[in-house]
Amino acid sequence: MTNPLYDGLFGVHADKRTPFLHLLDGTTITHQDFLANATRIANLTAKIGLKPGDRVAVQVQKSPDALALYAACAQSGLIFLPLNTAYTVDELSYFIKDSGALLIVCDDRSKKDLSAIANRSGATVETLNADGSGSLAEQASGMPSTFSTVDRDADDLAALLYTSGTTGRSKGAMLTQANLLSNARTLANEWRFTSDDVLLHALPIFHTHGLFVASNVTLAAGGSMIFLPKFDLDQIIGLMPRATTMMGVPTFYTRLLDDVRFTRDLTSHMRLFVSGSAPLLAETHGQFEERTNHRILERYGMTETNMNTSNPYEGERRAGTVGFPLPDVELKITKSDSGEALPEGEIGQIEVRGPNVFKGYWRMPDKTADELRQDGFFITGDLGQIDSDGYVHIVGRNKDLIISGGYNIYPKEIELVLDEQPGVLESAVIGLPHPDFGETVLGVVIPKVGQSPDLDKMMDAVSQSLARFKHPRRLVLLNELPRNAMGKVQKNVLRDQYQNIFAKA
Ligand code: MCA
Ligand code: AMP
Repeated sequence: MTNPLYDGLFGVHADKRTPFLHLLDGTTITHQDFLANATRIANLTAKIGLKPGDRVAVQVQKSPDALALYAACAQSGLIFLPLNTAYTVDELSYFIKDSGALLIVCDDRSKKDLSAIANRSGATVETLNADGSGSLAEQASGMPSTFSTVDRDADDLAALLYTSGTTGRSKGAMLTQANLLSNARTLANEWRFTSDDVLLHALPIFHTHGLFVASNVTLAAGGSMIFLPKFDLDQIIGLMPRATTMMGVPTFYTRLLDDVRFTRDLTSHMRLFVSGSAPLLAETHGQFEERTNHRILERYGMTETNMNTSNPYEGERRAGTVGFPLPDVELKITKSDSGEALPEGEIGQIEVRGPNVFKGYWRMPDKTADELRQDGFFITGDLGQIDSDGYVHIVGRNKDLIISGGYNIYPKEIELVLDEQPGVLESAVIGLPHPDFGETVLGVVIPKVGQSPDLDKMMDAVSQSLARFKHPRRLVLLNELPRNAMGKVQKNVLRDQYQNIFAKA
């Protein structure tokens, strides 16, 4: 028996004294030292009493220790559950309860709130701060740096990532060892990553893009990362000469293009820029090539599937498309009502099948059955079309979803909060074009007859329950919502009406 994920991505580098993480303060952590740290944390989780298959909920700032905790979970057979640092206590409380996490790792600032939740569920709380301090690191430092890696099957769970839904509760996507390992290897190969690569890493590590795409691909190739706490334009421009590759959401690229220091010279030695998580405008693709002579490589993925398609490394990277299905991924376009496959060129829902596709939603067999077919095809909720050269185009969404700066926002979640506020009859939340975030949130509020809801108080209520990135950037009052003959709210009419309100001045 073995542990495919740990052995394949981490253990294989255990004796490597080459750099893995380059930090802002100029220090470097080798693969060997990174793994010794992970192993000490693995020993600590065993001491705490965690068993293979237990969930570890983690809401911490990005740091080498946070990444080591992920490696430690892989080595111990624990299920890693990373959480956005912007989530409020209300949001966290649901994830912790639903997952049944037995260990919660957070920073000192959230310890009090999360301890109250942990007390109710019998979980242990340890802290890990951005500077490496905290009870987890303190205890781990006294642990041995050898650990007998826990045996796992390729089909065992490695991670649980929550995605919100168009209706109802957030769902935990169950990702197996094989899902993560196969995708990391495929992408490293497709994008020609080697141990010489230095990836400029400015994405958060609590989502698929920064964790399973950027970090796992670097690990699969044995390369290194310039590991930045977050996206900071000055730091990115200052450090780019030391990198060979970068991965980002479209906002990264539009922000770089807005800066005169971002020049052809600055990028001349770079090998590859990858974009994903949200649509990259063909206009941005064109401007980027004009400025740098690099064509951004756009790819398409989801939390439930990791990456599905990619533009080619060699060959034409076609603007406005997400390229071809990855070698081991099948992709078809189907009719939304019957699921019947559609011929080339027609628009329909995108379905995918392959070793990258998750196992289902945590403890939600009905939701799983709705979206994951018996034959293994997953209904993505995206609408697409395949052109005569085989390139996949994403043309829209079959789900009510806003993507702001690469973060997913489900209008329903915000509408539920708005609808509860005094004086509100109903509301509709829509996504509108935004020059920086691609899309941003507008809340349209319909007052009850004769009432005038206090919009500031409504924003306070939203702040209490939902992460900052989900907050409407503006609320507007309207007498009634536009509806079609069936009574369904016509969000497209609202989008047309307000489409320019966030446009650049
Ligand atoms: C920060 N804010 C945001 C966002 N980020 N609001 C809306 N959308 C956002 N994405 C808030 C901040 O809290 C702040 O609030 C205000 O907006 C402005 O912050 P700013 O300093 O401009 O933002 P930032 O800190 O520079 O962050 C912007 C960012 C960041 C760099 C684009 O959001 C980011 O790193 N996004 C990447 C997300 C990502 O990794 N997605 C992958 C998901 P205040 O008004 O209080 O100051 S995985 C996925 O989608 C699939 C699998 C895939 O295909 O990859
Ligand atoms: P998430 O639920 O965070 O995994 O977000 C996945 C969604 O992001 C997909 O279903 C798509 O709607 C969107 N997405 C990811 N990559 C791209 C891309 N390159 N172009 C357009 N949409 C994308």
